[in-house]
Amino acid sequence: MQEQLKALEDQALSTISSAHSLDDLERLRVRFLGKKGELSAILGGMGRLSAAERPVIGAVANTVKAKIEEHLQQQRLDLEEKAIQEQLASERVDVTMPGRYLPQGRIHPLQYTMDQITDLFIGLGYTQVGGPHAETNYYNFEALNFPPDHPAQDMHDTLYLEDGRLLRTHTSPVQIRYMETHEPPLRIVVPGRVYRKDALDATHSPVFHQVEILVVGEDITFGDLKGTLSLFIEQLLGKRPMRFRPSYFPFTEPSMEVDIWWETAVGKGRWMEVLGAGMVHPNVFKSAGYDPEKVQGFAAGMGVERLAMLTYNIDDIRLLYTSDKRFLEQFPG
Ligand code: 2NL
Repeated sequence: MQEQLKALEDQALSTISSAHSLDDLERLRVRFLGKKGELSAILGGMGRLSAAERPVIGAVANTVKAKIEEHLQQQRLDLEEKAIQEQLASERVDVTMPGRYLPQGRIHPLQYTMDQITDLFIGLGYTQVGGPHAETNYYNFEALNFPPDHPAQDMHDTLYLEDGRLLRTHTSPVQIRYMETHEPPLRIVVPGRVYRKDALDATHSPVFHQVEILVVGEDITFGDLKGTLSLFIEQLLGKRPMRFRPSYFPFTEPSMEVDIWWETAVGKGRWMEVLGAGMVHPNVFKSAGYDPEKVQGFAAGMGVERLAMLTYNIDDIRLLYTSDKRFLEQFPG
């Protein structure tokens, strides 16, 4: 019986040493030490032993049981340690690995230019204002001192809706509405989308963008206008040769246009018109409910597409509307 126990011990120790998992180990514990296990089976024969042999075999059996238990415990600790090491190895994160590429959106160059212009005026204390795109003839033309037969009102130049309204051809109606509901002094900047009945080609689009400014108060002068525009152009495009040229708009008197020198090649270039401006016409103030004897004001309007094309050297306006990612990815924003 002693030999049986010894054989059991040898077999148990070697089998336990080769166990690969905690589950294996539990099965081995049941097999060797369980109630119906191999040790119990051997000890079942104790009844046949003499009274002298019994304590001897009992002591041997206890030693064998203790050794197997100790070995099981040691193997359990080894397997647990191994499992932790494997987990650590498999979950290790390489923090130096480059991140996964995530496509990023950005502001469209047109919107970016419009935001820059608007932000510049907000920085000068102007308030940003918006208004409806579908307008009445009154707000788009009459209130702005267009005579009833002015060619701009022609069906060929303006997009009319079936209900008699029209798509605004400039953002000026927003300013008329603002003056109707606010008392001077005021400084506003109005960025927005405007519409003309033009076919799309390299330089025209039926939908384009404008930013207009309007300043009204007492003692506002043409000098204030020139100073404001010089500062604005320098901030937006940098120091550039510029000139003020007399012009005509129904809604301003006097009126002018601002050209900047566009260098196309070294020593070569031409003057480019970038904006129109002037002192608000007395009739416009009257329409808005202001007394032109008491207040003066200046206004200016600029085309955003034109300024964006100038800033980024874009030669075809259609590039700004086709949403080609290869084109758009070249710009800041
Ligand atoms: C241009 C010219 C201009 C204005 C817009 C304006 C608005 C009111 C009263 C008077 Cl409510 N004027 N706006 C004035 C002068 C020129 O735009 O060629 N823009 C692209």
